[in-house]
Amino acid sequence: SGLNAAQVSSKAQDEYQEIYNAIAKKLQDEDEYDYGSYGPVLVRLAWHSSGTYDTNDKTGGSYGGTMRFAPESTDDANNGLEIARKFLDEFKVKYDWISYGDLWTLGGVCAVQELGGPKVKWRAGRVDQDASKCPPNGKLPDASRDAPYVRNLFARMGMTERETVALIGAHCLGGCHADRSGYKGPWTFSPTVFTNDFYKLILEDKWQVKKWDGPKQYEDVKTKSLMMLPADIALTEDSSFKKICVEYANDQDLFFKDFSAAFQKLLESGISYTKSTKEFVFKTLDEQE
Ligand code: DDH
Repeated sequence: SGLNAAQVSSKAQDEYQEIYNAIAKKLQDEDEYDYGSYGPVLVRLAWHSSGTYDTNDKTGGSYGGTMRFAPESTDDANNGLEIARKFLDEFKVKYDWISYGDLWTLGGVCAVQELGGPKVKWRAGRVDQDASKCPPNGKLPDASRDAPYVRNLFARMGMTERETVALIGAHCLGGCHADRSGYKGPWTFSPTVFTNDFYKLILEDKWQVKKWDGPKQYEDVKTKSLMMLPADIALTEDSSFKKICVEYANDQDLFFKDFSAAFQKLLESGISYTKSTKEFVFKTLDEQE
């Protein structure tokens, strides 16, 4: 069951690779934004457009591209994502046959790969839906919460404990913006490079509650320049979550492999594909030189 992917047999892998390349090129060209890349906010758009999925009633997910509409676009959790949607809009104009759901998830895959992350298999076929298909607000995680909350929330999306820990490793990228979430700062020293540094830093550095007038967040004791959310630190306060963090801190290849599979699953949540729907693996710009 689930929403059926449209048959898009008329579009071949190279037509999606062309869009991938256009997004990747724009990521390279517009390097003045934030930490030097729109990549992290594109990853967050792909995630937030998918992470509303609810296994109980099969609502939400990336299929309908419904974040164009309120109440999804005005959910506090999605503050700042209009920047990512705007970044991608020109490709919706130029390649008007692609749906928003396909474009936003392709943008996330492109950003992960171009920032040095693993290859992520991707399938087309999402179909734009109207505002009536918006998921209700409040489906995306609250950063102030603890490990049981994180476990339950990702289970609602259909994710295992291992997939949950792997997905949160995306916090190797980007950072928090006071005017979007209230939180502030990057998680790593290289927020535009996809690495397993999130796990290394959370386990190996010492973290303390930051003294400031914003919401409760952690800072690294040594440099006070990095941050962790309470929901990040939660992964080290729970023994089974922590064990998986240790595995990923010690083995970047394992993290890449698990992240890739979990990210594909996330982006396809709630979508049914026929066996004939092809999985595409896109080449990075570097590989095409
Ligand atoms: Fe996240 N995330 N995220 N996150 N996220 C934020 C930024 C980014 C939580 C809260 C926040 C995932 C899981 C969680 C990315 C990817 C992913 C911000 C800051 C908050 C707050 C927003 C802002 O102020 O700009 C919480 C809570 C969770 C949780 O799991 C409990 C997952 C699963 C992913 C993923 O991609 C698979 C990325 C990338 C960013 C950086 C965005 C940017 O603009 O930079």
